[in-house]
Amino acid sequence: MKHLRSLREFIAELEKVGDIQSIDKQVDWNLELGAIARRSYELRAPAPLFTHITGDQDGFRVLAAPGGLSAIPNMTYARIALALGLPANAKGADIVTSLADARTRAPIPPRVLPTGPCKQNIMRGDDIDLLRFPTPLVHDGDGGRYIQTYGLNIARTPDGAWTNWSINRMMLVDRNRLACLIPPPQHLGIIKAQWEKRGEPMPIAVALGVEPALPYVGGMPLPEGADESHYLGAYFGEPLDVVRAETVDLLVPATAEIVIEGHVSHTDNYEEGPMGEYPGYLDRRSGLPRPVLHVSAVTYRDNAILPVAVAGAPVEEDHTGWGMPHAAEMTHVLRQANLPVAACWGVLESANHWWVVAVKPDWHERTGLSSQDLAQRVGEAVFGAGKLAFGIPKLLLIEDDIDIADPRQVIWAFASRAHPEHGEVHFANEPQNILPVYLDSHEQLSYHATKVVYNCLIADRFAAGERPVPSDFAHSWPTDIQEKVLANWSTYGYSIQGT
Ligand SMILES: Cc1cc2nc3c(=O)[nH]c(=O)nc-3n(C[C@H](O)[C@H](O)[C@H](O)COP(=O)(O)O)c2cc1C
Ligand SMILES: [Mn+2]
Repeated sequence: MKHLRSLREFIAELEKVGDIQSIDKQVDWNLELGAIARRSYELRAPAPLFTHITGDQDGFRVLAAPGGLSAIPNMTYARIALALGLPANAKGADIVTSLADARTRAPIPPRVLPTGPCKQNIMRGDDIDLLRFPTPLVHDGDGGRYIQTYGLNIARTPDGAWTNWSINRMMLVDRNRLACLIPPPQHLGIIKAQWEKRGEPMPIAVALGVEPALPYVGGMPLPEGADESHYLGAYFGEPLDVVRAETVDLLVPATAEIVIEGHVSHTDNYEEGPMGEYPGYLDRRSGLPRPVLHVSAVTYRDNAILPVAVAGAPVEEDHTGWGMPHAAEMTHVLRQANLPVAACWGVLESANHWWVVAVKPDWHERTGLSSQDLAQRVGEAVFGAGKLAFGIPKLLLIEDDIDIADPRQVIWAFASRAHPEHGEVHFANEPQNILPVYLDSHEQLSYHATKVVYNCLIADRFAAGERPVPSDFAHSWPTDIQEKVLANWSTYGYSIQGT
């Protein structure tokens, strides 16, 4: 596994596989940059690296779509795979399994260095000016310019027992203030409540442009009390390099492009949002007064690179950087519950609404359960898993005779196997984030909603040997014929290849 230790090392790897596009023409931070990035996601074009942005005096740059998908054949997940130290042609299931496997390895705490590249430039006091960074106004209708879309918010409980690293968006207010989305059920919200109880603002460091695996760790729903940086150590088998922040008692990644330090107030609010978000919409109801972060220092590398995730319709970083680690945690939770899980997957094209739990087709013989009972147990295990469940509204329980990472196969299996009358198991009043647009205002205010498992299992409905066989290439021809056809594919005259 290749541990890339900075955003710049990651960019160099993307260059090697041709999955980055340097854009040297001057681009306006006001909507143009966001529109280019958005179109690049939709075409699965290389990630845009903007080198000339309007108003910039300092040689700052923006890397957008750092975790988007790629149109390069066999390299759909190149950005995610390389970020996580895997080969550029890794499959979706390999990525999820790699993250899930690290959950049972011993955590490794970070290594504290005396200094690092993130300290090359330091702004303090009256010198602080966040407006110098080329922060884009991404979508028409966003409440403001979002500087934090792909960085880590680092905060510690007042007793020092737990440090949490997570991604929550933050919007510029002015030169030294940010407005923060901190949902109370998220770990940052839990830690903020502890500081509020003490009557002290919450110290925080926001690390932007970090080594490429960290955002995936920040998007992973590890249990309360777990330090995501220790999990990163377990994942690579070696520690994350950190340095001390200047004005808050926190450790920050040594190679971060930009680190914003300060305190989150419990009394000052500023209208934050709306912003085009991961369900694929800009929902005007989501613009509300939210807590203000007062900045006490900013440190940054020379020619700093701000990473930008343009949230919205799939597939963007919420679906990859949050979706894949959530699928990994789901796999871990079901393995721990001794349920017959083969793999889990968040259907990227569903914008984090459909989550697949795949089981081996022999699950019925092995467990003796009915599909309804297994659906019930899987729902209880996933929806009862606290933090993980917050972003998981709908599960599809499917036998893995299909490729669960292929949305066409998932649609087919769901449509053809779930019974219209008794194919759904509902779970009422479960913890739920507030962003799906189908939620009503009561569900949003209470952070609770009904969830569902779609039972797409068929093994218990057919006697052994009677199971309907998928009439597809993989199942309806003998192996020797399949191999012959694959070997001769080009000689038949075809130029199109499979993935
Ligand atoms: C690119 C990206 C952006 C995200 N933005 C937000 C956000 O603005 N608000 C939020 O609550 N969660 C957001 N998330 C999801 C959280 O990071 C995720 O739920 C994570 O588990 C939260 O950390 P925690 O488990 O330590 O609370 C984002 C994830 C990613 C990958
Ligand atoms: Mn956490």
